[in-house]
Amino acid sequence: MPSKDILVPNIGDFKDVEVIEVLVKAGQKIKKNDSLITIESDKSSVEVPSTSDGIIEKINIKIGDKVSEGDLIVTVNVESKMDVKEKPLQKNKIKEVVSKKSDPVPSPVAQSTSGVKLASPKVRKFARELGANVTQIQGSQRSGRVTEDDVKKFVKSQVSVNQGKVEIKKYKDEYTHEEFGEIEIKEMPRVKKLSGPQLVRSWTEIPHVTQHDEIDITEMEQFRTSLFDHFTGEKISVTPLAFITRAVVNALKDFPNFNCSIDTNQNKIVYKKYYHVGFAVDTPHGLMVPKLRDVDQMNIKEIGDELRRVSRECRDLKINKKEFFGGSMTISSLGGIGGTFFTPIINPPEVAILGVGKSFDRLVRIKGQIVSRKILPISLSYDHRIIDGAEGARFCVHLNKSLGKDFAFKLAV
Ligand code: CAO
Repeated sequence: MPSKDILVPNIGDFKDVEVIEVLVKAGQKIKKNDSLITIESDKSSVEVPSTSDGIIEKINIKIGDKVSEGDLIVTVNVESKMDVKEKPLQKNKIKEVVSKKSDPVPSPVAQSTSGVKLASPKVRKFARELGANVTQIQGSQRSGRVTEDDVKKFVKSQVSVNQGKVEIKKYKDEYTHEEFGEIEIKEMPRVKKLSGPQLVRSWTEIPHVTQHDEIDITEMEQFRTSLFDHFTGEKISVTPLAFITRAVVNALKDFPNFNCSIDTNQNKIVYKKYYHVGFAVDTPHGLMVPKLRDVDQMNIKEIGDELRRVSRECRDLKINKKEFFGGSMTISSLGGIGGTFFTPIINPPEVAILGVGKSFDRLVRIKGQIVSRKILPISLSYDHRIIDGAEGARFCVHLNKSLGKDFAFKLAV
């Protein structure tokens, strides 16, 4: 196979600049435009790309070396088929860059011709962390310099939504996982494959706001743990989630914006007159979000029984697919596991979701006395296109009234 030397091209002001990274190894297969080295002056740093496909035969530069235009970076073995077609073209391109030597700052056109990208070390690190290759990003600044904003825009542009179908562009990682140790590769579970695009769609299309709040549920907990069946005398076992579900329905009645969906095709809002509450169920197969139908017509015990029945059906994979659709709003309760606040992701076409953390004891002073109270952390995420911040806060206050200190128990048992 013929060998080809790849040299440092004309990179404007850069002369005698330090090599801070060597991004390739001998024997590595590379493609044209793959970054070879990073050089850094006191003003900025630049990744120098390869002008050819091939296999690295020899690396002639090491970290700390000072380089200028024309210095040899690597020698590559060029595959013969590609060589015939591309060699004259690459020669022209290198010449073109060299001919601009007198131009102190290369124009954006010259930038894209040479493939060299200007970006600060901070921006390059930022791009790497997001899995983006800085050489592929169009810089918005003078000389095509890439900013952090350019990186963000580029990463956003890699996710496109076409008629509700989310397409995620694949990134080429700079290093493979096995380069760092032993790994194991498994199939993505079916439920995760199905829910992934829905989550990406929600996160990229819906402007989320999350409001965190705390509810004093001391009275509610005393009531919940004292419930018993009048006929049998047996203790009624219901989790806080049954009360929270009922409180959410009460709030939905007073805040219909939380019980709606956006019809983007007709630019209209669909208000639902039913109260079907979705709840996230953690199963060995992945997360599922079935609906409890007509919760407004159930008492607390019935809600508790339904929560148990439906989550069992999910875990046994006996749930009907239709039960995952047609919801008002979702509750994601991690209270049985632990943790306080988090950012729940809205389950479209719904416009809100309530996250529930684990309740905890807090000592507070009431009328001069130090007493222990049970506090429930909640996190309400809503679609800001439909729900304003004030309405979000009022919704939380409403939940507080249903479940908090004023708990009279208006929620029928
Ligand atoms: N604070 C304190 N304790 C709580 C609580 C809270 N907020 N919520 C539940 N608990 C307690 C329950 O009372 C129960 O205690 P006992 O065994 O003493 O009665 C225990 O925690 C376990 O409850 P549970 O989790 O089995 O039942 P649940 O009704 O609270 O929740 C379900 C049902 C299906 C929501 C739950 O099993 C589950 O799957 N949770 C995970 C949801 C999830 O993954 N959400 C994340 C989605 S985003 O990735």
